[in-house]
Amino acid sequence: MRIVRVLWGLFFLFMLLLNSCAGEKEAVPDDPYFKWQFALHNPGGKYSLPWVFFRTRMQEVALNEDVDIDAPEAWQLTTGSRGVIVAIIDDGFHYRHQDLIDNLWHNPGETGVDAKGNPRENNGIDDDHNGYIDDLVGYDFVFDDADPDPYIFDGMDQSKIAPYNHGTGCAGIIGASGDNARGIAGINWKVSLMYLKGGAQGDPDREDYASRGRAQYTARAIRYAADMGARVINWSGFVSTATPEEFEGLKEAIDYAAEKSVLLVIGAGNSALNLDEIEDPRTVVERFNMLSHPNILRVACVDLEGNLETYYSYGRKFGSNYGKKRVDMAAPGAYIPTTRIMSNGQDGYCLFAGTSAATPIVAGVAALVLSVNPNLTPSEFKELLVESCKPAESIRDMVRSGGMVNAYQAVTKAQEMGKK
Ligand SMILES: [Ca+2]
Ligand SMILES: [Ca+2]
Ligand SMILES: [Ca+2]
Ligand SMILES: [Ca+2]
Repeated sequence: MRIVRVLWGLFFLFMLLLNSCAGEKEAVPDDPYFKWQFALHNPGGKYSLPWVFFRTRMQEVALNEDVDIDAPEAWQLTTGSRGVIVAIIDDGFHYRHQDLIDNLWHNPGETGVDAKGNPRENNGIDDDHNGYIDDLVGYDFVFDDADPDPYIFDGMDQSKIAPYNHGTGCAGIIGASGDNARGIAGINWKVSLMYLKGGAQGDPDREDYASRGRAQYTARAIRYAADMGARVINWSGFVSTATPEEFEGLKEAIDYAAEKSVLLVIGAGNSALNLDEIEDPRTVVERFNMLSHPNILRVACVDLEGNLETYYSYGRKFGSNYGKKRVDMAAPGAYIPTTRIMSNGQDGYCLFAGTSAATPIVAGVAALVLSVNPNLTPSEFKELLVESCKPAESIRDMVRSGGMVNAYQAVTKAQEMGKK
């Protein structure tokens, strides 16, 4: 009997050891949709994506193993920190989504109660004297109020306002609560997300579909983020109309953010163009795509097989922009499960794609890096993200790094630099 007990004891010890070794390799969250977050962990093969993402039919996806950012490996080292503030500039947000609410940034100067005992968050007073009244979670620069809500003019009828998903999609990728047994896992399980509404597709003074005023609103949002302690800004957008003065104002705001050590992660755009070929910009979009401030990191998009994303619509070629000089790196941006608002205002999930989805993947990795090493200078920070990319033959000559952002290598490198 004694020998049996000893053998059992040895067996349990062995299993314990095996488990702890496995645990050192990767951390897997309990969020039910994590198994479809292939950009974070790509097992290869063919998968059917289910109805939860509101497709009319099952979606077949082909994958190449390891076309991902190695998130489970990185999560073994860090799952993020509430101390890291990421600002998202977009066209409004459903920030009360149950998978986002725990990672909502709160402006400390607009919390608690004022001298009269009224809550600072809705007393109608700019308690922290930053120029914005009751800005608890960020700001709506389009409608000039403290609620960066997800409602925009729907682009068809100026009087009609519809919920819009783009910003909520970016937020989920960067920082949906991880390991909370709900929905998806953000790249950061814990983080503080600041919400800045810089456009509303068809705001009242628009001339065409693209918002006028976007350059101005975004410039103010960038300054707000820099003043309020964000170290990373995700801007999966662009400007297509701006006066020369407005465009200059945008550039000055980006320089201001650089002085405050803020990295601006922006999308390369989805016109299937080589941005390096722009020499003499004629349009505002071209000028935008030429911006080359040291604190701008421009992101291209690859599909889950590792190729630059391309697709055809009405016989026209679309897909990720690229450029060995002007685009810093790629990230997976196809079939990305993320948070959304339903048309009735309820929480939901959907699939997101394009450089708009690849951009928050890089911003999310940048935030993970800061959680282990907050002392990096902006140039160290950006170069670390470039140097820690995983090389990929398919995009070697299309982006500066020659590869895809990699969370595990970036975090490891940031930790090593922190020890020096
Ligand atoms: Ca304020
Ligand atoms: Ca107030
Ligand atoms: Ca609003
Ligand atoms: Ca979750």
